[in-house]
Amino acid sequence: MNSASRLAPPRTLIMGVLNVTPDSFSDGGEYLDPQVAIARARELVRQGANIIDVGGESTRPGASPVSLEEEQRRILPVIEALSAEGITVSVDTLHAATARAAVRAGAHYVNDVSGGLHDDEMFQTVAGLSGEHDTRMIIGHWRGVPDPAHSRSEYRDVVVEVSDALAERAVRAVAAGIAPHRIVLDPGLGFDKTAAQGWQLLAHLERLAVLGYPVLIGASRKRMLAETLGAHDDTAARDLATAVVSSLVARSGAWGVRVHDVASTAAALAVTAAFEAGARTATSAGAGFEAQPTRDRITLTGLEVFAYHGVYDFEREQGQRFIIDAEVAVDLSAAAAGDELARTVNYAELVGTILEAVANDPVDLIETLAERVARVALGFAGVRQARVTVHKPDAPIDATFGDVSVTIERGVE
Ligand code: PMM
Repeated sequence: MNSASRLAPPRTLIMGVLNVTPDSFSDGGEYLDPQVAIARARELVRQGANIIDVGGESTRPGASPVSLEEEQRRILPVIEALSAEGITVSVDTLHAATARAAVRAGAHYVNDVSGGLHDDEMFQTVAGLSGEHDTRMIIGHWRGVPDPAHSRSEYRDVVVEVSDALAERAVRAVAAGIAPHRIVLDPGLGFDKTAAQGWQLLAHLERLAVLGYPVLIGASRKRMLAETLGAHDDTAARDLATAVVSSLVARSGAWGVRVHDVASTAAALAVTAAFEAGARTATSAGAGFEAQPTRDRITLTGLEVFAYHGVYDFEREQGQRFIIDAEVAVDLSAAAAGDELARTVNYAELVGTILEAVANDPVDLIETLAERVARVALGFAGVRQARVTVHKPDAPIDATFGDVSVTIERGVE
């Protein structure tokens, strides 16, 4: 495959945090004056923020709730002013009424860390607004008002449970009328999750990617970083650690990162992009170097999945067989040299991830399924390209035929 035929993943967006609150966990009280808040947002945009996330009620563990009136009094003038300047605004709220007022004031994203669980009206409200205002919904994973004692941080497998819970929330959002292309998912780092659980989630973003939605990560300045930094913890160190996380998750295909210090994350993402461009550039330094496109492949054929995709109602109701072939390009020399599973793609894990990507969330087209499978395959460490065929041997075609399939090839930039 030549480089021109590779699909470039979209670059990771930076969402700059603007807490217009007296008590947010890292910047509480600094931006309560609307003029100061607006000036701060402009500064964040100059530093590279693509979206400004405006919040008027702290969601940190132990914070006091505020009235809707107070929340809106804090944020609406700021949102109005920023959107009038053409700045893309997100509103960080748990409340449908505030979401509605914020969207009418110009917010383009509704960022609900409770994923619609705190306010029953949230999804319907956003659905009602989304057509007219093109509103997008960020759905966070949460188990209730954050508990400082972490009493709800028990998970059998945090990666699987967070991913399943977000899938369920996305289904509810779509059922309420929010179009799938308007949904973004967020694993909710720090919300009833320990530091170790947060790192597990970050290291397994491909499990969220299989759901087929863009993924936003909010690790900025959180306790998981402080615990990792230990004695060296201060705001500057947390911002540096946040920037490293931004780079790592960008490499894993995150759609966006929500950060307080935009400048350091913008620098980290620029370096990440330059590094990736370097890796794509062919070198004549000799065979065996990573920059030489590898010819090594892992190939999986005939993976059968029973699922409910198709244009016709009866296909959605009765289901049918789909057969998947997937070939991933990954340099296998290190795994072979050390006889180490950790240095290759574990094909059992690849199978599990593909099964999950194909079994859930019905779609009309096998093209969409193939895209989904390619995306999750590219989420595995070291995979540079993926070639995916989706067969639909029992497709409702009024003729005798052997098979029908689509094949796509995708690569990381
Ligand atoms: N974290 C906080 C607030 N809002 N929104 C999203 N989408 N994801 C997060 O992880 C998130 C959020 C809490 O942090 P803050 O008090 O620093 O804003």
